Amino acid sequence: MAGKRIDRISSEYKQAMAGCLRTLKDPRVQGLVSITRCEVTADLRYARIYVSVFGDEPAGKRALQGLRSAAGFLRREVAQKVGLRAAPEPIFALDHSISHATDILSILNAIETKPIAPAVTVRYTLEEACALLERSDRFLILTHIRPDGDTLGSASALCMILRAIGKEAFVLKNAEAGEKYASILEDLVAPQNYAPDTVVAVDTASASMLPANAQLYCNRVDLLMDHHSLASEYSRAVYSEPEAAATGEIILKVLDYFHVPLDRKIAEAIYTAISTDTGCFRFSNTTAQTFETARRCAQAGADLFTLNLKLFMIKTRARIGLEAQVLHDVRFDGEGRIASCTISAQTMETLGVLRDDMDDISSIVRYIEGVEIGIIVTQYGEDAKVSVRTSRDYDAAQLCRLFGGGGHAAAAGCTLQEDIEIVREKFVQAAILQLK
Ligand SMILES: [Mn+2]
Repeated sequence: MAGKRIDRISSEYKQAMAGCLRTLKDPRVQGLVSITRCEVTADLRYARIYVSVFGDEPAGKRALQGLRSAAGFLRREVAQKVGLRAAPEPIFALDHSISHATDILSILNAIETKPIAPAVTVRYTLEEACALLERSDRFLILTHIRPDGDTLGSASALCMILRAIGKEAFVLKNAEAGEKYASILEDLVAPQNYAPDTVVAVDTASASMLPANAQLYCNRVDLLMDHHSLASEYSRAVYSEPEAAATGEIILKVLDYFHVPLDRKIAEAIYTAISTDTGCFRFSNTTAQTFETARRCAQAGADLFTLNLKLFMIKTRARIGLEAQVLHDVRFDGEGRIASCTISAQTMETLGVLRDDMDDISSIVRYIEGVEIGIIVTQYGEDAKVSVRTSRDYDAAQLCRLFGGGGHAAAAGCTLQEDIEIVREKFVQAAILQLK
């Protein structure tokens, strides 16, 4: 029966909205827009409104902009007409985007009452994501486990942007955040018992990547902003740009959407995000867009040299000791095309190696001349954690999948419960079989 009720509300909402649209004076909308469908979610939080626009594609875009800028006003008007205490938030979309709309009703209806774990995530456009940010007031931003510069820098920048447009916003404390990121999180960490109305995760592709203290929010993440292509189903909505080198690039677009000036602090957070995810602009994900983002950070006064020193050049003595050990122990197979090394728990303890010191250690063996496949096996208690880096001619993920792992073509990993020397042997043998 719940479905019938929703159908009725959807139809009433549609009618009320159509009436309200007629009163809009915006020339981008006036007389050009008709509603083709309206779908209200089962929890009554959102109403997806499909419109057809008279005119060409630019006219359609302008009309959408007009509708979205009037969303707050329309929502209040519709609430009065329909007699609901709080009418669902209108989310406008052009009706020609059929692929975007496929099964949207079943997706939205799968969303239950709070806490909400959507069966399927709704994909937002950047404008829809920003509209959600615009409509809420108290934000909590989540980062991922083993936090890197992208998740922390993006969270920091987004938090400052939201504050700049008058919102209350905090970043949830991440206990694993390294010392070198402390300054970008200054004054942004949420106090105990902070009660947000909207939860946003950044750079966090799956719920399993949420740290322990963020798990309690995992069924109520409203929006995920990310650049990983495997979008996750834990968030109600996702805005993802797989072609972006880092989530930080997307956050700059959010800043532009709200016309927030790029100040030095935000610029340093965004630079931290994009530089770390691109290995200081060396990895293959680096694009003109990445440099354009960096250019704007530089122009805004970000102290790039100090950041580069801190993020890429200064190494702890433990890290230098570890690199020395790895280079001393490295073993070559397959006529020098495979380089591998094991790191025991004992070695790490002796050297005083912390988690941050392990960052990208596998690239040390991968970037030896002639090496196509670099393999590092590290012992963590009972676990042997394998990290594989490959040249463009080899697929690291394919190799790791043989052992139940996964990742990207150039960088992948997996974890086995075996002795690190045995694991290394298995991987080297598998890698030899793949040599061309
Ligand atoms: Mn990232």
